[in-house]
Amino acid sequence: MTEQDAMKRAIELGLRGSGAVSPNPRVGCVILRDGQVIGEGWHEQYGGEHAEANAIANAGGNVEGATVVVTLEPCAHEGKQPPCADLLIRHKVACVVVGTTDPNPLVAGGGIAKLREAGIEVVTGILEEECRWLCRFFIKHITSGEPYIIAKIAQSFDGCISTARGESKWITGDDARRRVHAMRSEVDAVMIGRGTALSDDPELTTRDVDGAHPRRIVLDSHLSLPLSLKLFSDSYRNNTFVLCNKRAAQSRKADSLRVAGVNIAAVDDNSDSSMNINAVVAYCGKEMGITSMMVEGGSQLLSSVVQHNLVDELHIFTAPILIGDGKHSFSSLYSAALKDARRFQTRALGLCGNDIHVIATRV
Ligand code: AOF
Ligand code: ZN
Repeated sequence: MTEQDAMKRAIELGLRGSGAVSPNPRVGCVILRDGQVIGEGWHEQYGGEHAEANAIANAGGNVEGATVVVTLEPCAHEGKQPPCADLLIRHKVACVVVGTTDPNPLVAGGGIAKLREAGIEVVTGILEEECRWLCRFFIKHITSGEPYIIAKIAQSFDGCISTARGESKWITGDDARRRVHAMRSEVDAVMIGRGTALSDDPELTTRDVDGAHPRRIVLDSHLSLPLSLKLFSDSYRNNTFVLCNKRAAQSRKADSLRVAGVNIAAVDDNSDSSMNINAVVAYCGKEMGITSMMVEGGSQLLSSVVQHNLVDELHIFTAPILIGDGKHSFSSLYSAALKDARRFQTRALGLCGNDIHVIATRV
């Protein structure tokens, strides 16, 4: 197996940590001797062994003279786990192939430097872009303090998310919904606006797949949503976070929600007492430690995150159905001229049952 093929495999392994390692990165590792795989591992659980340690254990502990292919630069600091660079030096490996450097200020090139000082050959830049993609949530959060934001839209061929009367269940099919549930299991949180909470009464769980439930965040500046919503009354309600303005957070309604087990947090609002989306995102990243978040609607919230240039990744599921004069996916977004319209880079295109799934990223 070539080093590049081993890195591809390491990326596949790293993906298995999805939904379990945050706020740490997803990391995969393959150990080669004479081009043969002798060990594989990945970071499986936050606080648990790093990918390198798991791969060494999987190889039976004897990796002297071997080549270690790892998606992220081995760490050089003492965290919940001892430094992987030291581990590799102790095991006298011959070469370490690194996908991408670790932007964690505690590491940031220090792991590679340590290995080289110990006389170990270090090769960098193999499938770097793919390795950065694997740990994109971690990179965004550790470098900016803000979560990586995915905007998800389920729409008709003609760009509507509901009929004019607000009917939206269901535009896309079962496969797309399962895909969305799988995406939910990979992010730390999902977020919706007040209007969507009221009209859809969603559960925002991963019930159709086998995966972790993300934290559920609802923006409701005045706390006017009814306590009867599933988000406030189902068995996961202690996983629901309502972000509101400071006054609402001290109201009797806030107390009732807290008594019901729902979490309430006050966030600075705009002068018209509407939610300040920049403050919301900063709160999620810095106070809640959220590294990745999927914004699921409605059109006002989606328009707002795009307007403020907060979207890192866009997932659009388009169903072959024509609604006509309905509610537009980004109805509150306005471009005075085409040059002001937000452009994205298409990254992937796939079929999800009868629907089209497009993934685009920030340009
Ligand atoms: C690696 N391999 O598999 C991972 C790394 O608290 P700790 O000890 O778990 O350290 C977490 C930090 O280590 C994390 O912020 C990132 O910089 C690095 N993650 N490094 O060599 C791994 N998961
Ligand atoms: Zn490590």
